[in-house]
Amino acid sequence: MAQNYYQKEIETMSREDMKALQSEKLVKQVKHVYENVPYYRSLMDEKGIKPEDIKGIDDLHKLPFLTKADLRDAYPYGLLAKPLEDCVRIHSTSGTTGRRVVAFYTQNDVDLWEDCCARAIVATGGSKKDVCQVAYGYGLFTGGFGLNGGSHKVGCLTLPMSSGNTERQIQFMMDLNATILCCTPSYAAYIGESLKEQGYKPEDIPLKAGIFGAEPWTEEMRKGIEATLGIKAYDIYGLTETTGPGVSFECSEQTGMHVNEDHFFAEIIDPDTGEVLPEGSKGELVFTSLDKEAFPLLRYRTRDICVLSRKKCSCGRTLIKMAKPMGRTDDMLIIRGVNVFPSQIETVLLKEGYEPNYQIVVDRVNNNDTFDVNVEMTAEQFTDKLGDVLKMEKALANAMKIMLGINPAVHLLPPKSIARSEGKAVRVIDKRKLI
Ligand code: DLL
Repeated sequence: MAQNYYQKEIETMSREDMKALQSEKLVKQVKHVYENVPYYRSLMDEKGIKPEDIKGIDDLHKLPFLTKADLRDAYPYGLLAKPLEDCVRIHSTSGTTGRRVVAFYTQNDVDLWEDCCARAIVATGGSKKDVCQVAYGYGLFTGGFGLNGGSHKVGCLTLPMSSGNTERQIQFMMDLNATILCCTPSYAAYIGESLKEQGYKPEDIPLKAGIFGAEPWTEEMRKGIEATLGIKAYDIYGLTETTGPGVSFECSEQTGMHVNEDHFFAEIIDPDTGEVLPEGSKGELVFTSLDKEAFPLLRYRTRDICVLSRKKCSCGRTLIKMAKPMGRTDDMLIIRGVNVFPSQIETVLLKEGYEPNYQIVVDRVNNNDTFDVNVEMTAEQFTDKLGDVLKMEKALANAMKIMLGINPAVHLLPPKSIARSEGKAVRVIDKRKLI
C-alpha cells in the first residue's frame, strides 16, 4: 500500500527531534498542572518535586503516578486545569465500579484528539474519497465522537450511525457504499455474521477497511472479521482519561499500534514496584498527556498490560509502537490460584473452530472456585444429539485445560443464545465478589 500520512512531519519525525519536542511540551505541561491543579500540586509537594526539577522527558520518572482512584477522589472537578468556561465537552467512562470518571476538553483538546483519529483513518488508506461509517456509540463514550471528528478532518463522507440497529447499519452500508467501518471488534463480527446470513459474500460488501478497538481482540478474531467482511481490520486504542480512541493506531504492517507520542508519552512500569522497565518488557502502560489543556494527566496508570517497541516499521512512521494490550492488571481472573485471561479462552475457541461468542462465569461454592464457560455453537456445528454435544464439550474443555492449566466446565449453547453486544461485549461474570 502506498503510504499516506495525515501529519507526515510528526509521524515520521527523527527520534532526536521527537524527544526535543516531548521535552519542551513536558516542561510546559508540568508547570501548567502544578499551577492550576491543587490536587496534583499536593501530590508533587508530598514527593518534594517542583516544576523546575523537570527539565525534559528524562526527568519524567521523578513525577508521582496518578491512578483511577485519584480520578474518583477528584470527581468531578478536582483535576480540571482550565476554567470551566474554557471547556467545550465532557466524556465519561461507563463507571461500572465506584464513581464515574469525567474527562473535560477545551476546543484545542478536541482538535488534537480528532487529529489523532484522522492519523488512524489515513493509516488504513483512508482519504476524502471514502465513506466512513461510525458505528461506535455516540454520547458520553468517546468512540463515536472521536472517530466522527477524525473522519471529518480527513474529509470522508461521515455516516454517524452510532451503535445498534444492525438492519439499518447494513442498509446504509450497502446503499451508500461505506468503505471504512469503525466499531468494536465484537460488533464488527456481529455485523459480518448478519451480512452473511442475509446472503452477502465478502465481494458484495463495499467496505475495504475497519478500525476496531475499545476492547481486547485476538489475531484469530481479526482473521475471521477480515474474511467475512472482505476487508483489512486495523486496531485502535485509547481511553477516556487521555481523550478517547486514537492514543495509538495500527498501520499497514498490522504488528502493533503507533502511539501518537507527540501528545501522549508512553512508559511501561512494573505494576508492583512502579519501576520503569526497558523497551521490550511486559508491564503496565502509563501515559502522560503532553499538551492537553483541560484534563492533563501526568503518569496515569492505565492498568493495561503491554509491551513497547521502537523496531523500525515498514510504513515509515517513527512513532513508538505498543503491542495489543495483553489484558489488564485488573481483568486478569485468578481461578483456583491460576491466572486466566479472557483472551486465552478466545484464542482456544477460534482455534477449535468456534465463534468468539462466549461468557465466562466464575463463582465460589463451598470455598471452591467454579469456572464455567458458556459457548455458542455455530449454525453448522449445532446438533441436539446429547452424546455429540457432550463429546464436543469435553474436547473443548481439554483444549482449554492445555492452554490455561485448569479445567473449565464447558457448556455448548444453541446459536444466538448469548446476548449480542452493540458496544463492548460482556465476557466475564464474576460472582465471587472477592474485593
Ligand atoms: O474504549 C476508547 C476507545 C474507543 C478506544 C473506541 C478505541 C476505540 P474506555 O471506555 O475509557 O475508552 O476504555 C479504555 O479499553 O484501558 C483498554 O483496557 C481497553 N481498550 C481500548 N482499546 C483497546 C484495544 C475506550 N484496541 C480501556 N485493545 C483501555 C484492547 C482496548 N483493549
